[in-house]
Amino acid sequence: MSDELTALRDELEGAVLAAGSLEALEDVRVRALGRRGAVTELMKSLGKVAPEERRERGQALNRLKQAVSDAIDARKAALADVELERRLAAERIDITLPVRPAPEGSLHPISQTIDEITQIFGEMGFRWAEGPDIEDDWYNFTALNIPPEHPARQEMDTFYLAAEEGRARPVLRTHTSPVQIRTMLSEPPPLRVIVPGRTYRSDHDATHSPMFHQVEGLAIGRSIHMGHLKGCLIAFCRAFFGVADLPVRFRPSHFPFTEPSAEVDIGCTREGGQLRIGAGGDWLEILGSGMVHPKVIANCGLDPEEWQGFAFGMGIERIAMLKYGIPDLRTMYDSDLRWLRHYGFRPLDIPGLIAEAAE
Ligand code: 2NL
Repeated sequence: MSDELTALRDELEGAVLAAGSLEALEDVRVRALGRRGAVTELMKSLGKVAPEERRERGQALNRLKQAVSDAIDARKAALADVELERRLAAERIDITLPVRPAPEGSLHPISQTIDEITQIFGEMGFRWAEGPDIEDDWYNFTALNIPPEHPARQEMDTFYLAAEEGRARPVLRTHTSPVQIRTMLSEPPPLRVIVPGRTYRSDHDATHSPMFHQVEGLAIGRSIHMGHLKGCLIAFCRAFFGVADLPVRFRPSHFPFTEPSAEVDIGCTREGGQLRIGAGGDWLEILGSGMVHPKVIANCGLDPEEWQGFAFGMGIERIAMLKYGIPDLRTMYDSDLRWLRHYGFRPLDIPGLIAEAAE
């Protein structure tokens, strides 16, 4: 190749390498290989070259054209790589970032405790049931074998509402039992329900609130006996408090709606004024229970010779305070966000039977 063509090739290859973008590279291509490009013009002037030099000159020009064309292709590929790298860097997504900010809200210990209790009984086949806060006297008292002269019926304890013309005087339910009465009346046995809800009693001091929460449970079948009651409640206590060998004691008691009746205590120690749940010399009452009274079964239209079962009830505030070390009942209803941040729970953080028993 002549010095002139070598110089042109070096110049064009230099321009190709210097092109910083696809547009700049296209300019170089047009300048070299376009219709009026430097290499094209030299090709066109081949006819003016002396015949004996024409063949060699033609081959040299072809090599020049090929060299420039190859350099352009190589540069194009390099620029495409750079462009891809730039886009990948610019459009990078950090998949380790949280999808959405952590929620600021938290669950009230009463809601959390209800979730835990219903989860544990849910795993034992109990279904969630609810009913009205404003009840008729019959569902709240009469059906439960609570006689008219019973102290629980007195104005002192119960919130009565104004009666409507010709209708029974409504009450704010004093326990969640009327929901179980409604369940027995509306669906055929066998059945198992767990009933959390608000309850009301005319009582207000350091350890009583006029509105409080209960969870009651009811299991009705043809051959349910006291052994089932004991097995279920022992499993519940151990799962709820997360102590696999928690001592549980059944102590004879009395309720109008169960016979026999038993209060349920769990083992604890009270050394140095500090309450600890688990094996120890002391006992702590946490539940009331019993076999459903035959009169209650009959009041719900079932034959007590055929159907029997057990029932139990507990106060949520009390067992939430015990489990979570909340010292003062009244703070539960203050709606103080600082208190809730301290005692509140993350949603869906609910231990069940299996998780707790493994501890
Ligand atoms: C307690 C004791 C209890 C029940 C509630 C019940 C419900 C029906 C029939 C029979 Cl429909 N019994 N409920 C039974 C025994 C005890 O609660 O200390 N509650 C805070």
